[in-house]
Amino acid sequence: MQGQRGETTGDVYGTYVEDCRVPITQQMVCYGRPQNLTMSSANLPPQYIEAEEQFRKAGSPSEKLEALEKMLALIPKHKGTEKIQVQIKKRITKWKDQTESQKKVGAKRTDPSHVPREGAAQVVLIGPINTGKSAIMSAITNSSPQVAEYPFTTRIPQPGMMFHNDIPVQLVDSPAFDPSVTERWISTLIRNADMSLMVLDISRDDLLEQMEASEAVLDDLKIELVSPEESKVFSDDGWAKIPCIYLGNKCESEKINERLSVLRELIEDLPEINLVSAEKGTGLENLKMMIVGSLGLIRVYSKRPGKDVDMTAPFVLKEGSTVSELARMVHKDIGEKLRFARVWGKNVFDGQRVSHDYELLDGDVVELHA
Ligand SMILES: Nc1nc2c(ncn2[C@@H]2O[C@H](COP(=O)(O)OP(=O)(O)OP(=O)(O)O)[C@@H](O)[C@H]2O)c(=O)[nH]1
Ligand SMILES: [Mg+2]
Repeated sequence: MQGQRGETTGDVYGTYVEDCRVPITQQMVCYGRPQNLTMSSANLPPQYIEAEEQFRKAGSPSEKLEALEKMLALIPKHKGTEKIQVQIKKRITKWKDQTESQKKVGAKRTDPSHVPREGAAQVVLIGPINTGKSAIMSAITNSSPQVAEYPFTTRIPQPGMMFHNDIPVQLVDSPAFDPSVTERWISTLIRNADMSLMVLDISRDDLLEQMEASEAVLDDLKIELVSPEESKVFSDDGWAKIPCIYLGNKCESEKINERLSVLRELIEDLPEINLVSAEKGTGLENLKMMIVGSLGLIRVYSKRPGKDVDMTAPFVLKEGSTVSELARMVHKDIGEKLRFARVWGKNVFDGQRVSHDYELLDGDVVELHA
């Protein structure tokens, strides 16, 4: 099986370790004595040597396969090369298998921009490298993404669930913005979510660069971040306006006020930057409240006539939703057959009879009569 460390394959250069792509002469301490030195490279045409080099540099199984097939075609066919020809054929079979299995895996792999929605809303964490996106994710959701000092720790989106007042919101951690590596699917990821959290590192002196570099990436993706109170808008020209909360992470660091005031001086319409520290936990409860508040989510409790209400399992709706919308959410049949409802809440007297278009408020208890 390819990929086992130390597996060796012979060729006319000698034996080398395929998965390390380094000639065995440099690996001898680890992997033992070269074998199969059956023919000197001087006897081989330069095109063959080139093909061999191509094999060494190849990154994927299909590139390796292509190089091996070239080698087989170019190797002089005589008794002295018979053993090598057999070896190349065996290697071709092996890399063909690799290519096939990679194709199967590839076929199964889903689009990284598509994170199946769970909970009442989806919010994506974005921003430059190492700002603490994953650390925030880890601090406020049930997921534990890798947090590390080195750049681009996060490679693919990772979802996790955050709860605030029994409201479940799905957060999605994403790879860092970088003009040279940000892939276009990030655009779809951001557009599909209800809101973004832009994470900046305010312990660093390059705050302006973090802002400008992120803006450049977003411009390229035709995304404009707007205040969290605004709605998501897609324009005909391909641009999208996405509501966003800006976070200044690592706020326990020194000189943050100086850095922020310089930034304010340089950027006229600087969005509000909310201070948090994933490490110390500062501002995180407030952040959860802001997320749920900005998403405009309310909790409504449904009860059956004559029964007690279960206050632990709210239905979560958008602000402005009506009794009819709740009824449809509870059950299709109730939605269709709803006659009226009784509501207990802030805006009504207990058990007040309301019609279909009554606008619900956070905390309302609703008895649906179908
Ligand atoms: N001092 C301090 N360090 C933090 C804080 N949050 C994260 N870090 C550190 O910052 C580094 C990067 O954290 P990550 O969460 O991996 O950052 P990221 O933005 O997800 O990084 P990439 O995925 O590589 O873009 C790690 O060494 C963290 O320990 C914080 O609030 N304060
Ligand atoms: Mg990360």
